[in-house]
Amino acid sequence: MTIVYTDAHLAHQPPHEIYEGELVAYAEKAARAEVIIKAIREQGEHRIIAPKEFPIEHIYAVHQRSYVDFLQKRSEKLEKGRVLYPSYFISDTYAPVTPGTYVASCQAVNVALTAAEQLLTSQQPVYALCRPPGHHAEHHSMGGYCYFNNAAVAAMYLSAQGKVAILDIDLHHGNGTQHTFYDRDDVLYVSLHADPSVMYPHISGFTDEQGRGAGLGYTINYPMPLGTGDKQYLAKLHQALQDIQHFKPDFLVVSVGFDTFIKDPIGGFKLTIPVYKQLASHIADLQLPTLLVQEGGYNVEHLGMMATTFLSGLQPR
Ligand code: OKP
Ligand code: ZN
Repeated sequence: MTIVYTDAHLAHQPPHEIYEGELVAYAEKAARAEVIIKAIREQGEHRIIAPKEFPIEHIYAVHQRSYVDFLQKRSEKLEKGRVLYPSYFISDTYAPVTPGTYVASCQAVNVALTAAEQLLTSQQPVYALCRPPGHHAEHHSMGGYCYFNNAAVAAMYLSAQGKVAILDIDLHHGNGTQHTFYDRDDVLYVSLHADPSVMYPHISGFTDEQGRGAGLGYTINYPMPLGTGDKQYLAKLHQALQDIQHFKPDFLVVSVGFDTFIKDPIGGFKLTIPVYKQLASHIADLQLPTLLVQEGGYNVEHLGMMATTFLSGLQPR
């Protein structure tokens, strides 16, 4: 399989986030992507390529220009070692800005777009190992460790070529992605996530959010209780995959999170490692051109194993 990766994310390493007014250690560590790429290299079965540069217009197709400019200027103006918690263009206290944040975020988008472009020619699944993640980034705000919405930018790009289904299997609801396509009937957003009444992002991901106007019926949310295990998760995934099949997309974009793992430090579900292969093979059974975009997953000790287990389920059987 083709994997797109760059170590440009190392420029973005906030030391902390703010939880209820207190500085706490930043969960979205650079080591997350490093252990995943290391495990993939050790597996030895994959072709790892670097991202190419895409025009900034692809980011403007999802994000407001003034927000993009703000992130660029404020990142570049920061002195080495400084961290900014902006007072605007931000939806919570989980997206600090460092000097390297803008560059790293642009490169994460380039990773997703490079993978999307590969998909147009190869038809084989392509994995975009993005960091920072993206699905909480909104039209004009960063939040929840996300700055630019990698999956949404890639889906926007692919939607010029056909209908796109987005399946979001991160633990958290992808509010930014949902809102990007909320009015559209040619991009389906389906998300499996922890009940937002007890889990971040708290304000979206409820079942009554179903799209608007022409987009009504093209957003589907499956919130699940804390403590959800393999069996219940697979049952909901089955429903979500039926929704996708019914939509008859030309492309599938999967926002992949490994924070559903039983030992995730900020999670609340109880998925075990072997189930990630099953998730992937059910996804592969759709037989769609599939772009996998990395979102969350915070157990650095087990992330490499989760990622390689997941990828092994995508191989043709
Ligand atoms: C990003 B992604 C810890 C709260 C952490 C931020 C969660 C962002 C998740 N006390 N809140 O969807 O994995
Ligand atoms: Zn998450």
